[in-house]
Amino acid sequence: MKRRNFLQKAALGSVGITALGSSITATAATPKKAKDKQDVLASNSLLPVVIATWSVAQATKKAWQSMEQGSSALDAVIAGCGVEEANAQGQSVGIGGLPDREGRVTLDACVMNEKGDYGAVLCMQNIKHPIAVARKVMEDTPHVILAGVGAEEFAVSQGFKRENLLTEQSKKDWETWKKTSKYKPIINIENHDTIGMLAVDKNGTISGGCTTSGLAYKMAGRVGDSAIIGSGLFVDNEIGAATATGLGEEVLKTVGSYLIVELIRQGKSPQEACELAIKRIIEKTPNFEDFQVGYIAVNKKGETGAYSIHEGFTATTYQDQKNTTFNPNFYNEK
Ligand code: SD4
Repeated sequence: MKRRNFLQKAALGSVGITALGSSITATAATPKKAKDKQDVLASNSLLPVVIATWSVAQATKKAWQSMEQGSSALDAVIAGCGVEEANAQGQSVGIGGLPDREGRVTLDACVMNEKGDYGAVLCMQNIKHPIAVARKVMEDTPHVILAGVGAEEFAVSQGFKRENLLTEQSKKDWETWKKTSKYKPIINIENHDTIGMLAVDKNGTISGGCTTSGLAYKMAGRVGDSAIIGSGLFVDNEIGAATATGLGEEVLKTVGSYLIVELIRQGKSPQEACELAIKRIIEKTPNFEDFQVGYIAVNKKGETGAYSIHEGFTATTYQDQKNTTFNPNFYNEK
């Protein structure tokens, strides 16, 4: 399935909840009490781990290798996401990202570290690596979010280079879209995908990042979930982390990533928590057949989870020295 068609409505049949538990995921409950944590880490063979949305084996490998070389989980996430941001062929993040309906590539990204610090840029143009700028916002400003021209100017002041992010291919696709779209942002037909990445180092320290060009052909100024704390990403180093891809409006309304981390806090496995967060969207949204959302999560032990509304979502883990791209279970069985 082409990644940019992720949100495209599938031909859907009867609705039913698929079996709980993904084929790749351990489902032991997360200990809730802090005093259990040392035991958990002592017996842990799942760390370090990287999990990312989509088939991004180069990105997860880069992140995992950077932790192997002694980098922090935050450094790893920024290095990993940076691989996709620099990939001009990928039409989902960074350079090559599909533009808004005016033809402008606008990027959203955020990071969260183990201290609960957060930084984000929204709707930023002309800078290829928004995730690295988000980190700078977190570390070098008194703020947590910079948007638009201010974000771009800040990036330039920090040494980031301005460049044209609209590739020939993305420009061509946008021009084709304009001919048929009646210039309306059609929510679930023409979209593409976001890289959310979570890393846990060998000591159980967790960080995460999320980077996107947002929905293709969105209205100018539209911001989705990806760079918004609690929606596109949430990290609590005591508990775990989660990140999202899909129709940001629905993730925002249910504060999906925060919900998942809180469910893990209550004793759910990352897999169960992702499934419950998808179920929350389904319960609240009668037209859930018309859009897609996918979540991934990890806990302190390195157990992972992934789930989506419809078929077509993929995720990649780097764990135990190997990259695995897989199709998570999903809610809406055809
Ligand atoms: C957004 N969540 O801007 C992003 C888009 C996405 O797969 O993830 N698409 O709403």
